[in-house]
Amino acid sequence: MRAILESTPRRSELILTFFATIVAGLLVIAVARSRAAKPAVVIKMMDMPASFEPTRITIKTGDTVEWENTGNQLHHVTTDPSAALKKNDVAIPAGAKPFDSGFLKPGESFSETFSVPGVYRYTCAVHEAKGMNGELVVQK
Ligand SMILES: [Cu+2]
Repeated sequence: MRAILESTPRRSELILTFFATIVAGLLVIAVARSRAAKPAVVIKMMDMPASFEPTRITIKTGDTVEWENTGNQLHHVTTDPSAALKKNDVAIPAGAKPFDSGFLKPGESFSETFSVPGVYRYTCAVHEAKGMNGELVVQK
């Protein structure tokens, strides 16, 4: 009986320490995620004229870019040659993976993190014929 009474506070301390460690760990993960999710650049997708703003940007390896549809029409961002009318409107460096947002409704956005340096050219399949193209340079 005495042994149980003495051990009880120690056990609750252990449980408290255990949960405090978990809470601290979750906080670290939450902070790391919010930092990783913050884009280096936000590119607006506009209707009139159909365009990416800014059209050309330079970022560093590891940066995240967010494309945001600020217009009232569907927009799209892709480096997929099969989605482009002109082959030269899309390009990715050797070793990089192509990306494609799918059609973005007004207010929607798409993010991509760049780990391979080089020149990326992308287009909006909806407005490629109107010249809605963009270029992204990823520096080492
Ligand atoms: Cu568009």
